[in-house]
Amino acid sequence: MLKAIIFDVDGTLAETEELHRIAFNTAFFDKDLPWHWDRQQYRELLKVSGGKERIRHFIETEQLPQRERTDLGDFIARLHQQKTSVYTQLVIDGKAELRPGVRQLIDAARTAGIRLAIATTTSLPNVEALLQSSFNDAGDGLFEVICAGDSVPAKKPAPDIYLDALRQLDLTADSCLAIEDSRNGLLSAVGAGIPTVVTPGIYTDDQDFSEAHLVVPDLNSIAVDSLLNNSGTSAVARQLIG
Ligand code: XBP
Ligand code: MG
Repeated sequence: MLKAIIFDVDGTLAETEELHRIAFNTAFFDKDLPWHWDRQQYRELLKVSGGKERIRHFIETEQLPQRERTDLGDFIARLHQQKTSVYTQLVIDGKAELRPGVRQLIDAARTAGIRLAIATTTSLPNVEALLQSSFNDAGDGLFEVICAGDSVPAKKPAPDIYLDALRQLDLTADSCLAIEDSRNGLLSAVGAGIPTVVTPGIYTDDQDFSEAHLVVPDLNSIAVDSLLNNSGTSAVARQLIG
């Protein structure tokens, strides 16, 4: 029986990567850095999971002078903190919207007694801001397990964050379903053995999702009841694939 759905956040619960890009560029401006990530560049940079890792990758691959700093780790951490405070304010100001079908699936899962969890690369304050703004206060109790950001040694596509969610849920992978938007996220979830549905986002629509059990434009495209009322993952997979 399907016992839990584990949601990714950015690009899955909500289309947030444009807000992240704005927050990065605002933090660069605030810190007097002559950097600006346009959409095309950010599409490429998004292949690196994690905001701090993404900044480091940018500095090193662009051969920027900052790469010589002996305190590069601290420099990146401070810059990322600034970005996170800009981002969380944008979310709290209501700039992030749940993707189509997300709220309906969450409501239907709760009615069916299916547990909910989050497995995300993004920083925990970003998740909390989104749950607060999208689910009012109920957000805090809605997801029984929230695994985010630096809580695991290796970020997506490594399976760590999903393995941690399974551990905290005390469930086996075949009784869960993961919902993702990116190849990194898909590889992370299937790496943990979890059947995965992909709803590509604006920055990931050109990626390879061949390992997915199903790829749909958004969660409105799935008959939610069929998703929730299947026993066993193979049945869910069969149902999803049709
Ligand atoms: C997406 C990510 C995150 C965000 C930025 O996370 O890779 O790094 O782009 O957030 P997911 P941070 O799709 O797993 O939710 O700057 O806090 O990392
Ligand atoms: Mg994502």
